[in-house]
Amino acid sequence: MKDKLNKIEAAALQSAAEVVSEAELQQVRARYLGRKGEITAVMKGMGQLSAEERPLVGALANEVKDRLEAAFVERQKELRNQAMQQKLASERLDVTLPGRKHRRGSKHPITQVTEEIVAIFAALGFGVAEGPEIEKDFYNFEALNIPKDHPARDMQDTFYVSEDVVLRTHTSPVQIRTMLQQQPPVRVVAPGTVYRRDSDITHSPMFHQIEGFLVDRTVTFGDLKGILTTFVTEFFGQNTAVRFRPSFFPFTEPSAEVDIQCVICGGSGCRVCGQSGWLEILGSGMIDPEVFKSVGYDPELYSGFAFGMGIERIAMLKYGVNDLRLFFENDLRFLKQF
Ligand code: 2NL
Repeated sequence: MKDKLNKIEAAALQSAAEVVSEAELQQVRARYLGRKGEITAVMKGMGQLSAEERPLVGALANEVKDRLEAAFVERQKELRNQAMQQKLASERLDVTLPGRKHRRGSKHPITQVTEEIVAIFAALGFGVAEGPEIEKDFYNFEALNIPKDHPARDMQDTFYVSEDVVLRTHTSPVQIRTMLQQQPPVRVVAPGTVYRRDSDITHSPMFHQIEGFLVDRTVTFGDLKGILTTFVTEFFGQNTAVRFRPSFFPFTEPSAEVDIQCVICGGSGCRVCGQSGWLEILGSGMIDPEVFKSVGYDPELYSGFAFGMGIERIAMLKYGVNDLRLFFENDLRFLKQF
């Protein structure tokens, strides 16, 4: 019996030394000290021993049990400590390492140009207005004196949402909404995204525009020329030559397109300006009395001018970009240059 107890103790200590986790240790503990464990079995078998032997073996069994109990507690501490060390090592963080660099983003060139144009007009006293990109036919066409049979209303140019709802084809509807809400004097620019059913090397179905208008008593074509010349020279440089060329828009009369001296060849003629030496950069005119009638302004009392320009085109000229699509591809190698 004594021999057996000693063997059990040695085997238990050996097993405890070999386990690598607390869970395994619990199993070993149950195997030797549990209710169905080996020590317990020995104690249960003591009934067969002689009266002299029984207390001796009983005492030894208790000693072995106590020693094993203590050894398991000790081993458990060891394993717990080991596990903690491992966890600490795996979660170790070197706070002295240099941080990871965040690459700083930048505004899209279209946004930059839009903000620059807005800032020039803001300095001239213009406010900024925005409006919905999905518009009623009335605001996009009807109020602008664009009759039902006008080519600009053709299905080819306009994305129709329904019979009388469209994706706005210009930001003019924002100005119509402004006039319906505010009485003159009023001067506002309306930058924004616009949509046309057009897609080739020089046209994108989604692009950006900025329009503006000014209405007051006794506004003249001279005011239009003064404001737009100031804008052009602020934006393209003080020495930029400007010319006003007669044109036609359904919503202005008279109308004029504004050209600048070609920024590529300086006016001597090249591919970009089609050998003319001039680049068209915006459309403008005196607001048609029909438009005033649509918004409830008295054309006998008020006059005003309006203008509109495509932002991509301006950005291409300013930065010498020769392909419109670069603005929409979001290739960082392109965007990083601005
Ligand atoms: C162009 C020409 C233009 C306007 C836009 C306008 C707006 C109202 C009333 C009258 Cl509410 N006119 N806008 C006027 C003339 C020209 O844009 O070539 N845009 C890219």
